[in-house]
Amino acid sequence: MSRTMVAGNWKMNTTPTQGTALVKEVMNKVPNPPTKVVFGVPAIQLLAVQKLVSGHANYAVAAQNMHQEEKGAYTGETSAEMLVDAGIEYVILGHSERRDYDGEDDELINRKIIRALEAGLKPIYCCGEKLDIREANNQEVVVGKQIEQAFSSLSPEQVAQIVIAYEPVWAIGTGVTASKEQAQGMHDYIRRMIANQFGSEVAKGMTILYGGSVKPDNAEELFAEPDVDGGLVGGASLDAENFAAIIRAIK
Ligand code: G2H
Repeated sequence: MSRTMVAGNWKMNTTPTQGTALVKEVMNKVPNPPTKVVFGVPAIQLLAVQKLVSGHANYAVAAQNMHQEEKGAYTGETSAEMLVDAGIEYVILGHSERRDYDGEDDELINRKIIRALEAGLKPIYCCGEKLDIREANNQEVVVGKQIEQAFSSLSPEQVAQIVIAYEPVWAIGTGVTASKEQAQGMHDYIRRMIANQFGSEVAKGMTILYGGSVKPDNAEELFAEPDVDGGLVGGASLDAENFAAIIRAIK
C-alpha cells in the first residue's frame, strides 16, 4: 500500500463558509488525487467537511486537536469518541504551536495518542527541533527523544496506525524550508529509529510527512526523496490552486 499523503493544516483560519468553498474547489481541481489527501480543519467545520469528502476514497478529514480523557467535565474540549462518531479519520497531535502556546509536552501527547488509538482515530504526530538545536547539530537526539516519549508503551500494531510529521520549528510559517537533504536525513533517521524500536515492517509501512513552508515550488523536490512520503501543509493549504499543485507533486 502506498505511504503517500498530503495533509492541509488550516490552523485557526477560514470561516465555515470559506472552508466549505475551499474544500469544494480543491476537490474540483483534483477529483482523483494520486495520494491520500487530508483536510485538517477547525473543530467547528469537522462535520461539514466530513460530509463533503465522504464517499471519496482518497479524501479524509483531520481534527487539529483532541482531549486526552474519554469524557467528563472538560469545558470546551472535544473527545476522541466524538470525532470518531462524526466520521473523522485523523487527528493532528503534538503540533509545535500547541507545544508552544498550550504547554503540551510529549508526556501529554503520549496520553492523547493512546486515547486516539483506543477510540480508532489515526494520529498525525508532529515532532521537530527548534533553530538552536539545529545549529548545534543536535536535531536527531532531540527528535529521537520526542518520538520515544510520545510513543512510550505503544505496541508495534499501534505505531503502525500513526503518521509522523517532521516539522522543523525554524521552518514553520517562516518561508524557510528545510532542504531536501535535511528533510531526507531526518526522515531516514526516524524510519531507522522506528525499525529499531517497533520492527522493520512497521518502519517500512510508516507514512512520514515533511512540514514547514511546503509550497508548490518546493513540494516536488521534497516529495521525490525516498523517505519523504508527502507533506503537512499550513499556509499553502489555504489556497485551492496552491494546495492542488502540492497534491499533484506526489508522483
Ligand atoms: C507547519 C505547517 C503546517 P506552514 O506548521 O503544519 O505550516 O506550511 O505554514 O509552515
